[in-house]
Amino acid sequence: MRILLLSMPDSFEHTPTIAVRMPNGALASLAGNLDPHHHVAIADLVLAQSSVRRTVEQLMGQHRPDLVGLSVMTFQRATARRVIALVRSLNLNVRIVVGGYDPSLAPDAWDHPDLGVDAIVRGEGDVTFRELVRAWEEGQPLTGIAGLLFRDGDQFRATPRREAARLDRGDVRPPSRSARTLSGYTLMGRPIDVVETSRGCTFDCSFCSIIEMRGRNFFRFSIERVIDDIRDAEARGARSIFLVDDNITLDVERFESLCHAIIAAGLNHLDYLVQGMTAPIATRGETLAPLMRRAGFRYVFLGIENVLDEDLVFLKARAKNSRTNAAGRTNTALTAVNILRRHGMLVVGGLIVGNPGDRRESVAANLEFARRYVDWPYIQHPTPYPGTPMTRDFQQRGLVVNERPDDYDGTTAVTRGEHLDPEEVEFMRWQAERWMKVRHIPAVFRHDPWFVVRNGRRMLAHTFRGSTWRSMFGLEDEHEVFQRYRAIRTRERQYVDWPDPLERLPAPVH
Ligand code: B12
Ligand code: SF4
Repeated sequence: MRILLLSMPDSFEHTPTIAVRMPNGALASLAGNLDPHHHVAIADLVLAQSSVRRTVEQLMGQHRPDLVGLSVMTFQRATARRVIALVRSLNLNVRIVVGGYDPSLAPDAWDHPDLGVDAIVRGEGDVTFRELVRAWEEGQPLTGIAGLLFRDGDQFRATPRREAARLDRGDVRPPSRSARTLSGYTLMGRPIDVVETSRGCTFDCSFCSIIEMRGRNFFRFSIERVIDDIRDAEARGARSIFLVDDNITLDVERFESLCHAIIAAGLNHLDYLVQGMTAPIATRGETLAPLMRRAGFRYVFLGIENVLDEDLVFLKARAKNSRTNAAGRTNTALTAVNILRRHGMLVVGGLIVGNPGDRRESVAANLEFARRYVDWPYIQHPTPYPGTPMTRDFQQRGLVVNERPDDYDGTTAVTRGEHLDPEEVEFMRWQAERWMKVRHIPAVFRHDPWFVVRNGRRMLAHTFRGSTWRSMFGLEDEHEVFQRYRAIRTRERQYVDWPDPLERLPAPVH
């Protein structure tokens, strides 16, 4: 079968495509787990953000796929629907499969007959997709394939859920990066690739989609496989590697072994990025952090979530962000940040502001923390992604004020609190964050001077979009700039010059 796999072009405010264009790890994993006789092409449309329609048309002509698979997050839903309609206009008989977080957790947004989706893969797709393609090729029924919803006439039928893959038992084969057809992956000028070392998490933070997606579990690939995978990425040109594990810091001893293995394999000349919890880093950081630095870790995304205890309780993120000592229970964010920075690493600070009980002072306290202690702010608003406990809570309390999934990009405030309007919180975040981003430029310059020389001006223009000379000199109210910025952001989201087939129907979010 001829298969084309697409990830969506929509990008996130804190990872602008001038500086960050990462491959979607899911697609290479799917490609690597299909039977080898298929012709598979992968296209990450973030690499063609300004020419999505033309790129899809070219890919359809060049690869003549029998099946197109799309990987979709919730805020990319409308884009994906347009892409599907465009694909169908080019080939009426092509089979369409959708997977990833949004189709898995909000399948009812994908089953409308006018959309023309043939199958929805729920949860991990590596084995399910292989079995689906096999069954279609051999004309077999789909009813025996776990983890699937498929079209049967006018109806969609669901099969039982699939258990999480046992990575330790070799359920998932290595990814196939050779299937990628577009180029230009970058992290501030250095070619980047993604590598998985484990999947899953045993915590249950209320805002996170992971538990509904796959249950509470944690499975690890062998260290040898991870090293081979990093070598493969390096051989294909990567100079930075993002370890995309859901929560690598669940097993700190293994993380330390991985650092040793990277050093022993001579792969520590690459830059590594990883995301982790603050508590294990605060507790084990004195040995872990120097080791991470020797292994080449440069950026650590810390899921700080909030520096105030009552907000951590609301987010159910207290256990991973605090520890108990003689002084009682203390937030571990600052200790973790200090340890990482002392050992020469940069902290990307993940914070969530605008929780239901937040007042101006609590939002300001978190913004002040970010200003003082993080190198790159990754501040978001609580977003009711499908299926999360937080979403149910917000709905029950009537706090969701925006039901448009395209706005669920993390930096648009779509829920209200008891004391603050969403727009007010969004304004506070936006106003504070731009200057934090400017402060990061010298660190980037020291590491990648040519990137800054070539792109610095565009980066600044992106960060400050909406500003004018008048606003720069304080002659214009910041709220006016903010409104212009929001209008620009709304226009930017129109990535595909093709109508959404379901535009006039109410969009189910959950
Ligand atoms: C790495 C990561 C990123 C990277 C993305 C790198 C990249 N290009 O892939 C970065 C840091 C840039 C990022 C940013 C964002 N992310 Co993110 N990210 C993750 C993370 C940690 C791991 C995803 C991953 O690569 N997993 C490994 C692969 C192999 O697994 P997978 O993606 O799940 O794919 C499997 C299945 O889903 C399925 N599948 C996926 N696609 C398809 C397609 C087909 C056809 C089929 C059959 C199957 C299938 O099969 C795959 C293999 O088993 C997850 C989860 C988490 N714990 O936080 C969040 C997560 C996916 N991100 C999320 C979000 C919201 C975002 C942001 C909007 C904001 C944010 N919270 O950071 C931005 C927007 C990204 C953008 N496009 O610009 C949400 C999605 C929620 C939702 N319902 O949409 C998640 C779940 C986190 C959460 N908050 O709960 N993210
Ligand atoms: S610790 Fe991280 S991956 Fe685990 S549930 Fe919380 S946010 Fe999700």
